[in-house]
Amino acid sequence: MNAGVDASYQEAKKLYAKHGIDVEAVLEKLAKMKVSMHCWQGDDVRGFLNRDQELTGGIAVTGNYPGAARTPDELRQDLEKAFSLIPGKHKVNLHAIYADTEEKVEIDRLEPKHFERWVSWAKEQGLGLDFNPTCFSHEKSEDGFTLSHPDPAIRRFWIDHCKASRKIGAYFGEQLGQTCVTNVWIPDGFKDTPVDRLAPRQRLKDSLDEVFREELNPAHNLDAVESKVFGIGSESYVVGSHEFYMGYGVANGKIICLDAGHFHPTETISGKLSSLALFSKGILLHVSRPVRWDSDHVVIMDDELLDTARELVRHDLLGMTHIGLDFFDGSINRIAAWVIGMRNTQKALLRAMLEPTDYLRQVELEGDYTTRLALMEEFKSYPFGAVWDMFCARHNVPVREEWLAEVKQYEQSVLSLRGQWKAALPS
Ligand code: RNT
Ligand code: ZN
Repeated sequence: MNAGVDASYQEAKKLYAKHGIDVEAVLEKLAKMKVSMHCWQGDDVRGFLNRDQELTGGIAVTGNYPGAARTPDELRQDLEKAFSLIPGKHKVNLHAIYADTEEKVEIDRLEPKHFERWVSWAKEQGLGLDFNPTCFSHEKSEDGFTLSHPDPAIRRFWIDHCKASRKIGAYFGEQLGQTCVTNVWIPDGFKDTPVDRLAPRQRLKDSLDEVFREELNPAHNLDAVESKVFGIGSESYVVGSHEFYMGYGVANGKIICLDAGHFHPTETISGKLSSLALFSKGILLHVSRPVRWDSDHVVIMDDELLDTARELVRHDLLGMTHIGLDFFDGSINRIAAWVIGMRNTQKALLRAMLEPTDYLRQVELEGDYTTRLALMEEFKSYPFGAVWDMFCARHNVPVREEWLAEVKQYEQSVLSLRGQWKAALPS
């Protein structure tokens, strides 16, 4: 153990102990927090099926940084590299288009066998898996509608895809002994002002009822639904809005997914958690960073990340909440993007756990808002960094920015040797 890390940690521990905070217990609690790392940051949401297909669905990746993974093996190699720089054991979040198979399979016919290699890799690495049907980047979603499509045949296709996806989720959960969260997000919506806002929502509701009809073992698979306020090309109306899925999720016992970028610019997901917690079966977070719009920037230690972590910790919501990341930045090293987002998410949870919550709650109840404000502000500069460094050291991952040198080295020895993405396409 680095002597400097230990000395700072011992000092920090004493400071927190004065406020009744047991830092050792906090580190144990943090070690149990799994974050689901989204595979799609590794290749700009391209996936391995339908390789000629452009990214659609009203989401966009910008940047052309070299070294994106082109094959499942390259993506797994990159994920392994990232996990070697992130403390703790986590999960990987897969999308249906990341199936690892030589078979030409249409997405409504996907089966667990198309993901066998992912499962054996996850077993070997001690990772859990989460899943998502891919209701975009497909010719059948080109006019902007999937589960709410007016054409019953197209609706059927997407219903079958979502049903197939739940089965794959259940297979992950059963094989890995860790519940898989299968999250349904669809891009459906109108660019311009619609006449009928109701009918598409009615169709979406009916489609979801059909998708979820079959009961699956909740120990293996849990269903989540993700809302959105707008997308590129669906600026005026999105079928699966927040109100829609709040209603659907609460009425049907589904997990409600809140993506940090899916609300109006001044609306925060942190502010919603305490209400959602009272009514929903569970919460899924897509930790992301909207910059002026749903831009999916890499997660940084900003006020909203910290507020989200505080809400989860203060109200003891960690048990009902599944935390996943959702961003895609093609303008920087993609492994660094993962590491920065993951480490920040964990660090925010740690900071929240290192606050004197019980005492703050008590002074608030007593009406002593002066103490509340004074302490909340002072704690912002308490030495959480020393505790974080110890957490990294104990988990045998680089302390502070030491991880960056490893990413640079990997970039030189692995990523820079990769050709452009198209070059890996089978001819
Ligand atoms: C899109 C949603 C969705 C996607 C991923 C790729 O706005 O946030 O979660 O980002 O499924
Ligand atoms: Zn999302």
